[in-house]
Amino acid sequence: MPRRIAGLSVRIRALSTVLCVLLLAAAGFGLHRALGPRGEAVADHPPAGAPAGPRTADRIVPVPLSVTPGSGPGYRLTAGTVIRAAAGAEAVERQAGEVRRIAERLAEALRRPTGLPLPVAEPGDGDGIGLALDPALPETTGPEGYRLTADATGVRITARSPEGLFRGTQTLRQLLPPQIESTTRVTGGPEWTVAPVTVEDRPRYGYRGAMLDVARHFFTPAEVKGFIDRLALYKLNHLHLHLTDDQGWRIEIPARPALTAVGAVSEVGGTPGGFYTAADYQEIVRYAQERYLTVVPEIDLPGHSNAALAAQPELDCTGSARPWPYTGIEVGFSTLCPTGDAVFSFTRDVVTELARLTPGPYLHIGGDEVKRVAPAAYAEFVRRVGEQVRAAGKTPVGWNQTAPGGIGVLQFWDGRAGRDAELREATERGAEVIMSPSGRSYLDMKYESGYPLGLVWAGTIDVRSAYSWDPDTLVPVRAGSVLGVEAPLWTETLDTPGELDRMLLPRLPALAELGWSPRESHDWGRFRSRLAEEGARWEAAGYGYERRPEVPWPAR
Ligand code: IFG
Repeated sequence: MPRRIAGLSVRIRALSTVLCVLLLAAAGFGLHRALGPRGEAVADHPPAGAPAGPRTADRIVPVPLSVTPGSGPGYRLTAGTVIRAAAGAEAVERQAGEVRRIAERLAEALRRPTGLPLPVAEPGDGDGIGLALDPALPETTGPEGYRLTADATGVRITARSPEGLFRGTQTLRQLLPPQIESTTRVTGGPEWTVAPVTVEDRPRYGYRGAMLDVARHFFTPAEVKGFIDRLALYKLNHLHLHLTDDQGWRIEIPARPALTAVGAVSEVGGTPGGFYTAADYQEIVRYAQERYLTVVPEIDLPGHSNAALAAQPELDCTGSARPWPYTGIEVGFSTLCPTGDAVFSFTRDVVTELARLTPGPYLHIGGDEVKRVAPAAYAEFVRRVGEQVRAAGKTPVGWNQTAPGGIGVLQFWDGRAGRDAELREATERGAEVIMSPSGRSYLDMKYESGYPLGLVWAGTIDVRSAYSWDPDTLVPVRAGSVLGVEAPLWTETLDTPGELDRMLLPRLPALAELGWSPRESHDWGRFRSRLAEEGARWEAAGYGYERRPEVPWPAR
């Protein structure tokens, strides 16, 4: 190497030695100025854990569209704080009732930990928390957007719809100390103070969901409500219930009593299964609706149907049924007979009942992993079931394999075998996509190999991987065809709410932020620092979570 270059390399080595010493000194003196690889000062991420003082709105998850810090003292909840619900003069009566119920639910959530009276009063001025519909807000606010201002006199949340007010109340909870999530009174607790701020916020995508597989392992309505609580914290707005599979049929269909009498008895591993009566399912729907989540029920057809075949053996014309109950976790072996009057009479009974019980617009017909049916027969089966769903007044949704059957809302999961070409063509024909890429959003994937729970067929997914992708561009599709994101939680290996929690938290907030926050705000370094503050909130709420090393949790 010519001397000059060598001399240069000596100088670089000396400089880097000096820098290393500086870095060590900085670290030693506890200086938090983050230094980049070449020693330059980079935008430092606040040290792990919550900075001192009330949480500022730029720290919450999902991060809002716009945050303008205020000046002066924030607002402190006291015994004199009143919560006022105003629907606005021109609001219809129904909305006034909704706004009041949102105020009541907020009051309940805040009374529990603070012990403050927090009465809900009629509209009026004065100290406190005000919720009000405001049709004068810009159209761009949309149905879920809201405006939140806080100053010394109180907190005001306005929105164009009750749903937007509800999303705003979730932000308010996140601006209060972590102990606000406690389900019991916090004595000697912190000051319940909200920092002064103006937040203007609205979601990037209209569809932000999570799926719970209640077929592999059954979860009671109470356990599903707990799942809904976690989704609502992060402004998700769809709950997809995977109700049927090879191991269990979980929804009562009165016209087909064998589906639950026979098909619900068991689950993976052979432990007792269970099912939802119509009343159970409607209670889940009600609970979800109160939190502005739309329930999307899935009846997986024609595959993943061994439980249906056990109950309706006349539909097993391909001889695909396995001995019942089936308690294993293989996939792709079962299919309903894809042709003939009997199967479409069956699907009509199921679709009709599910549509009757479901106020939301979507019925998911599955369509994944059908290995024993010729492509043309499969496409025709999907097309006919799709027609039955439309005839029942609903919009059919299917896993991306259903594209050839003319399904208009495709849930993308399977990037293998060149599926994305088929998907792009479908979107160019007008189909829309819910992004659930298995390698990024399948929360039943292990965090890392060797992790005790979950599967690895789609790879491992740590928090950074769950966060570091863009739903608009991961798979080439028509611009604007992506409705949003959904995080499926399959339960072959999960059979308790505690195990669900460990897979959900902390990856669910990562996917929730992808669905809600502006693309420009996407930054793993900043997100992980904000996410670290959620740990104390989950502990206060009694939620389990995985303290993953890729998140800088504050010392306990
Ligand atoms: N793929 C199957 C699921 C489940 C999953 C587990 C889809 C659409 C693997 N189908 O994902 O039933 O077994 O990770």
